[in-house]
Amino acid sequence: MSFAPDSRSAGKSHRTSRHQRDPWVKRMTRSQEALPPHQQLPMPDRLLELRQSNDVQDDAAELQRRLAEDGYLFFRGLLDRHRLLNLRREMLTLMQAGGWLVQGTDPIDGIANPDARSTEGDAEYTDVYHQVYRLQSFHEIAHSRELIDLLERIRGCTMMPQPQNVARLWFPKFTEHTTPIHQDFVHFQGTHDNLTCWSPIGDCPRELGGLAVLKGSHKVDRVLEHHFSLGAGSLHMDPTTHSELNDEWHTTDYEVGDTLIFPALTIHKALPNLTDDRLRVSLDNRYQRVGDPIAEHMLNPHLGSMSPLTWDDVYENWDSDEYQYYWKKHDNPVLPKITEYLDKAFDEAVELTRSGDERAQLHLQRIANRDPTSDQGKVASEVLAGVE
Ligand SMILES: O=C(O)CCC(=O)C(=O)O
Ligand SMILES: [Fe+2]
Repeated sequence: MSFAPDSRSAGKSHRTSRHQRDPWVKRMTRSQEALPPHQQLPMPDRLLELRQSNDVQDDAAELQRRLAEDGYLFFRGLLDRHRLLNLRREMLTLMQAGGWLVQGTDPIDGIANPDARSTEGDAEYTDVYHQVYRLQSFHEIAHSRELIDLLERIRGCTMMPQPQNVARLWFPKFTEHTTPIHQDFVHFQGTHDNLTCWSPIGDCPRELGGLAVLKGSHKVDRVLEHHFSLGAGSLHMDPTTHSELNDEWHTTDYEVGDTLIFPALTIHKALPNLTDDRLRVSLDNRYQRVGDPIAEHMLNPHLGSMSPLTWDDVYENWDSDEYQYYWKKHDNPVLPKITEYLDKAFDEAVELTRSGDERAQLHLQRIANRDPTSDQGKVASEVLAGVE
C-alpha cells in the first residue's frame, strides 16, 4: 500500500473496502489487548465518517449551527496542498538528518527508522522536534488566510493563532504512546471557546492514526476529570463514566489539505499508527478571539520546558519578520498556567508505579532521565529506586 502524499489516487485506493481493512482489524485487536478497557479504541466499524462542511463554508449561521450540534467542523482541501507538501518535505528532511528516517529513502515518504523511535517527553524527540520547530514555513501555515477567514466566519469576530504551534511526529507501531481520549482545555487552557485546527501534513489514512472526535461531546459544557496516561499529553478521560456521552466516534481517511476544527471541550483522541513503517506528521494549532485571555505557556514555543528554546532561537534563520512576535500587538490578558491537571496525573503515576504498573514506571523513568534535578525528577527517581 502506498502512502505517497502527492498521489490522490493512492490515498483513495485504500479507502475502506472491508476486505482491505481486515489485516488492520487483526493487528489493531492485538495491539489493543494490553490496554485497560477504557483506553481501548473502538473497532473500525464503530468509527463513523466525519460530516464534511465544505458545502456550507460561506454560511456563517449554518457553520455555527453545525459546530453547536456536532462539536466539530470538518473541511476537505481547505489548506493549500502544495504548500503543505513543501512543508512536509522540509520537515521530513530535517527528521532524516536527525536519524528518524531510513537513510537513502525519499524523505517525502516518511519511512521511519524503527531504532529511532521516541515520543514527546523523550529528550531524543525534543532534539529533532526543535529542529523542525525552527522552520519558518511551519509557523507561517498557522496564518493561512483561508483558515483564518473561515474561523472568523465561525466565531463572527477577529481571530488569531496562539503563538504555540504544535507538530506531531508519530512513529509507527508505538501505539502505547498514542494521544489518548481528552479535552484540549486541560492542555491549552485560556477559554473554552478556543478552536483547535488539526491538519495532516501529507495524506493520513486511518491506519496512520489520524484524529477521531466524539460527536456532540462539547455539550458536557465543563472540563471533565482526567487521569494519568502514558499516551501523548499524559492525560486521558473515560467517556464511558459519563452517561450523557454517546459512543459516536467520527474520523476519516484524511488527505493533505483537510482540516478538522473543534472547541476546547470536545472529546477527541488519535487513532494508533498501525502502519509498518510510516511516520505520521500533522499539525494542531489553536486559535482565539483577539482580546480573549491566553494561558501564559501558550506564549512559548512547544516543548520549551523539555529543552530550552526561545522565539529568538526559532527565528534565527527566518527571511521575514512578518510573523515574528505578531501577538505582541494584541493586548490579550495572560492567565497563569493551571498545573493541577498534570500534577494530579504525576501523583497517580507515582501511586501506580508503587503498585507495579509498568506504564507508569516508564513515565516516571522518562521524567527522571529528562530532568533529574527538578522536584518531579527527584520524586520519580526515589519512587523508581523503591520498586527496583
Ligand atoms: O495529533 C495527535 O495525536 C493529537 C492531536 C490533538 O489532540 C489535538 O489536535 O488537539
Ligand atoms: Fe487534543
